[in-house]
Amino acid sequence: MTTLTREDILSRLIRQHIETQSWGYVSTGTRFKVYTTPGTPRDVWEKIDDAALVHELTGVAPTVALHIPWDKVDDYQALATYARSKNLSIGSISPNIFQDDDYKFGSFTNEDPRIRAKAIQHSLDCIDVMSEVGSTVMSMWVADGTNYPGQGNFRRRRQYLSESLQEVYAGLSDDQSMILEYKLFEPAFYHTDIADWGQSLSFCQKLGDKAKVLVDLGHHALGVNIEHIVATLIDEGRLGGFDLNNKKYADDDLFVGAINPYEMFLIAVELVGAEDDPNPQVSAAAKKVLYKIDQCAMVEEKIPAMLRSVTAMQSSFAKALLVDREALRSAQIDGDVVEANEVLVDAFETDVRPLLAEVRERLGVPTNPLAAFKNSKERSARINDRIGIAAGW
Ligand code: RM4
Ligand code: MN
Repeated sequence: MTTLTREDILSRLIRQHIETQSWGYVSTGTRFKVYTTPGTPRDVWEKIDDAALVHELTGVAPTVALHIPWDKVDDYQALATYARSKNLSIGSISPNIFQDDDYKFGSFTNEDPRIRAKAIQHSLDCIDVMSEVGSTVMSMWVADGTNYPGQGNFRRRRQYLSESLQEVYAGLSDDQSMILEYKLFEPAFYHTDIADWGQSLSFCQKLGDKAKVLVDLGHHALGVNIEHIVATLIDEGRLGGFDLNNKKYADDDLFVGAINPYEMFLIAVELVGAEDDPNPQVSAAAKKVLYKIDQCAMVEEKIPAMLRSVTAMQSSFAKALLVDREALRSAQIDGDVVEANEVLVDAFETDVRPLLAEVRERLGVPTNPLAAFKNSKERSARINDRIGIAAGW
């Protein structure tokens, strides 16, 4: 029923690469309360331990994303060496340009040139960190925005933002790139300076080829067709990566597939289609897309939540690889609407657990990573040993 052989599908799933994020292992919460969970890491070294464990249990999560200064250390090479000793590499780096009091009225868009310069300098410092740890991707989220009409001048802020991004971009080496996130709202509620994919894309196009759009699945209005955005960005050669999570209402940061696994599947259908595109440029670009998790475990245990996201990504891609592309294309050409949809639903409804069990056997990891973790000494050791203040955002 598929145009790919079982062996092709298995090897594609074995090569899958999902990046987990350091802040997904720590205590996070809402505006009202941050609860801690037994076993939560107390520092960045323990976050690395947890990311390494997720890779050990799944075989497909070999990198971890960091946020600076949340993950600030004195010696970044030592951090990278520590990660490597655990079979893990440092992935994308995000500069925090939203935490300091200085950023109350914006970072790159601030009216005060000193504050804009500070945000630019911090981002350039993060490029140095990238070079030290061997990271090639800067994941940039600009939290700037306003709460009230009249609070800021849209076009002036856009100009500041454009100039600031240009300065940061200029600091990237040839093998480094920037992925630029957008977010509909929060922390600002009236407008955000990069609110949607079109705004991000226009900045990227001005910056140059090394700038691409980052799609965070939680950063759209309800009902927005994300797979269509993904297809459009692929077509423009500007899809850089994903922040993976799931939402019911807004930027809920729930684990992948928790609310709407069909949406993730439809996104994966676009990505697999692009990987197999006859145009080598399209397929090469699709293979470079970064799949980064960006979730926050508020009351749930962090490692199990991360395992759920990783395995949900495997499941979505397994199903997308099963889509009978030839049947889909003929149904589309014939105008057979029901059949075209049926081809997708048929793949989506396939039980891919046996296929994923085989992938895991070949990777030499547990067939059920979640169960393996729950019953492991790793879990009890974390609960017993990590006494003291848990790391937070
Ligand atoms: C933001 C955005 C960024 C993430 C921070 C922690 O809402 O999604 O990607 O790094 O949260
Ligand atoms: Mn994000």
